[in-house]
Amino acid sequence: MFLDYVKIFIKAGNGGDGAVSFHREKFVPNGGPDGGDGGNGGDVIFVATKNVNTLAKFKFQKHFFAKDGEKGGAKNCTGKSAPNLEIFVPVGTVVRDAGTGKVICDLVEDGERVTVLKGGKGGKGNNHFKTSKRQAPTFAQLGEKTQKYQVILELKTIADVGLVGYPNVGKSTLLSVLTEAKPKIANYHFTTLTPNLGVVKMFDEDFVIADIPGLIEGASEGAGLGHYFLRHIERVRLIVHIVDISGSEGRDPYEDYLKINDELKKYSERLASLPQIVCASKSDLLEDGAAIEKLESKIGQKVYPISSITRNGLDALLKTMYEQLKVLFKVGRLHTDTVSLEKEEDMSFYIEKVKDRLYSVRGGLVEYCIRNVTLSSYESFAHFQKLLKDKGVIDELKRQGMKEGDTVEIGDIEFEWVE
Ligand SMILES: Nc1nc2c(ncn2[C@@H]2O[C@H](COP(=O)(O)OP(=O)(O)OP(=O)(O)O)[C@@H](O)[C@H]2O)c(=O)[nH]1
Ligand SMILES: [Mg+2]
Repeated sequence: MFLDYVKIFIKAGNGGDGAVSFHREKFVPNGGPDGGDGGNGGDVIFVATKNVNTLAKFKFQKHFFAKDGEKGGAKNCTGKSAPNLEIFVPVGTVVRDAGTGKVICDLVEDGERVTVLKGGKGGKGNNHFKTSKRQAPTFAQLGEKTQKYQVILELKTIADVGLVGYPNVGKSTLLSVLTEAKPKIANYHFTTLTPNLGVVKMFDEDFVIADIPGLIEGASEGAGLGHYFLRHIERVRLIVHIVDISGSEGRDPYEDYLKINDELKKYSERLASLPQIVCASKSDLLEDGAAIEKLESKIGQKVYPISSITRNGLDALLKTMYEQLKVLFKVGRLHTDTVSLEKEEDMSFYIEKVKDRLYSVRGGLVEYCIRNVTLSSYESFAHFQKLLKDKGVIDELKRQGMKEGDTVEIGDIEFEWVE
């Protein structure tokens, strides 16, 4: 099964919670806090590999969640960090944010790795919260929680030359005579349903030819097989545009040529602006060269007559492909303006005076405070107040007129302000 477009869910592992624990030993009173830190959650990493050439394995598995870090333990034992989750994709895969469609990474080299999600950090154990005033902290930090994201994987095959043309003009036959590839060939439209690749070896060069399903007028509006498989020639450097010069199906070669170019343009300007070699197939069915000359004069460009049956013209075609490729740069990454899925921690806040003597703190900082403090005890509450002070919240509340005894709410927490 060939699959070149899927949506999957990914999530990095949560950080493990820090532990609350106290050292206990016979004859050693008040041994002090010894709660260890939580382990880090696993990252999500995409790895490009040339060992697979389709996204088929994602048809049934849609969820890729890295494991969570373990909780911290007593005796300063740090919880185990979770292993990273590696997701193997074919070389040429583009990863996008399903929400915005923006590109996160474009993996073009075998073995290339991109960490797309970082695992949550483990929480600090209570041993970190010991101060001269607070000898026995009864709270610890929670592990960082991570979010689930949906991403699109889109395979854009790596090839140097793309064969385009109407169905049945002989694209697959040409690939089969120029390379070792064995694509399906038959005398009907849309024989080819998925891209075929073949390698040409010439002198010191190897180059890859991609044969894709035939295009017809209106492909960009969904006619025929649509134009979606054009993604497989987005990375090519050179297009070989094949027209059936024999007019064996009653169409005019020049009209075909214009319509295909029009469809390429509707898919992408870049694709339409690539250099093209125009190739007249089935020339063995011609009686003379008049049709070739007519096409040449209409398009104002050299036309290469070929026959995959008699092998006429194949050497000249190969030679011009080779020469043109020599001076055309390889297309590597199509997308360089990539975005990151994860946002920086939002530490902003604002204060709203709900009514007289009641203030509410809102914004990203609130989330942060809740995650970082377990309000289980007086001590952790003191820690919480210190956090508010450090982040400038208390100063801002005072500036807005907060006085002793006023109420402040932050998320679910409500407290009375005492100096
Ligand atoms: N006479 C002649 N027939 C050819 C030549 N090349 C291909 N054919 C025939 O044309 C028919 C279509 O060939 P394919 O290679 O399957 O055409 P295609 O362009 O790949 O078609 P789709 O995959 O449907 O888009 C087959 O019956 C081939 O034998 C040629 O040079 N001369
Ligand atoms: Mg074909």
